[in-house]
Amino acid sequence: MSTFHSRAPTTHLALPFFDDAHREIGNCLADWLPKQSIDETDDRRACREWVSLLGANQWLRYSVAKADGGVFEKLDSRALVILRENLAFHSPLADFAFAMQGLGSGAITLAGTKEQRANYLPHVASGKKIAAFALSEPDAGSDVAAMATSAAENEDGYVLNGTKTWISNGGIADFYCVFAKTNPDAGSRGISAFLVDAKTPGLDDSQHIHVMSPHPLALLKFTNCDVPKTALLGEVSGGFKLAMQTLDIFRASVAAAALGMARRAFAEAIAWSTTRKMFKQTLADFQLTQAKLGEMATLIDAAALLTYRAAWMRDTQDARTTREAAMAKMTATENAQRVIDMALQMHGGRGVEVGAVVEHLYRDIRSLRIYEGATEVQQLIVGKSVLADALYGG
Ligand code: COS
Repeated sequence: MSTFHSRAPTTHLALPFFDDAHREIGNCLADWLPKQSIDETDDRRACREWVSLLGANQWLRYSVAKADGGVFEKLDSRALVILRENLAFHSPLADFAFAMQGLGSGAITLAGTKEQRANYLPHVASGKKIAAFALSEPDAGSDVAAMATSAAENEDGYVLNGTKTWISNGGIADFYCVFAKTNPDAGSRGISAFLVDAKTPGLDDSQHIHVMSPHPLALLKFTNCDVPKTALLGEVSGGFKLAMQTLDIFRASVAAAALGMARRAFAEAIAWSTTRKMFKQTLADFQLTQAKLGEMATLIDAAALLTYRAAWMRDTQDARTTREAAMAKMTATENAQRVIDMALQMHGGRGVEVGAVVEHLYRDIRSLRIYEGATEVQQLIVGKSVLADALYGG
């Protein structure tokens, strides 16, 4: 996408969800980003370049905790939200590059041994190692417990067999956080997590998957792939919960990415409607346009408030925030799709021209309603949670 040389909006940083540290991150980033530009014609090369650039400029330090080379004592959801919102406003691929470092290494931050943390996290924070999260399978997307990839224990470690698909950063990652069944009969309670270096014999990550908004994505094949006992991440059979806890952190940040894209589409709509001449006035002079802009602004604010609440709760309350993260992810991604669609409609024929910012955003936003838990999964999570409160007390 063409880089945007205007500053992303920052007035929302005055909201009480944020501390001064967050305001500083938001303002610095909003100043820094418009000066950056990477040729994104080749998504794999561009993604590597964004990781290096974000690492060299200290931004990736927010994807790990302080003890591992980060900035905050623990992963700070509000920092992640501010970063992703700004990055997505500027370039959805830059946001992708940032986000995958955190998602791919989040389970190490949550459950890694001292050695695992030392071997991976400082390199994730500097951009020297690219991370990836390998959970989905051809027959196990929303239904994680249905995964078929196996990890059979032997004297030396584990042998992995199976296929993972739609793996972001697949093919450019230095290591994968892989979820596999150590007990095939135990459903979600039989899944364990493993750290697998990309060059491990028996792992083939060469099959790219091409999608409507290009970003590095691949299929992973494990064929008698031996990993040592030290590759086990967290407890045996603790993989499902570890995956869900990692998603709890990053789902609110997906909401923020959607928010950034919606804010960008809105900025494009304002710029276009106030300059486009039609019937001897500007597009913005029409009440129809004003009503649309009003609707877009409200959809954006509704998404923002749910997103910031989820991040603030995770940072400040000592409780699970699965429901709030699900509400934020569902609302922000669905609202962003509507806002972007309205912005594109306002642009008329220009909006569908390849290369138009709104055309790009229209494709970029679509997968966010699917990955890291589709809208339907978020509805299910929220529904189960409110029923549990109603039946057993909140
Ligand atoms: N944190 C901690 N524990 C969690 C948890 C969370 N966020 N979510 C679930 N658990 C625990 C449950 O408490 C339960 O524990 P017990 O076995 O001790 O009772 C266990 O995990 C199983 O939970 P549940 O019964 O809710 O699991 P389901 O198989 O019904 O699946 C959904 C739940 C559908 C919500 C889950 O599979 C999911 O989120 N799917 C989408 C996955 C996804 O995002 N894929 C994209 C991959 S990344 S691009």
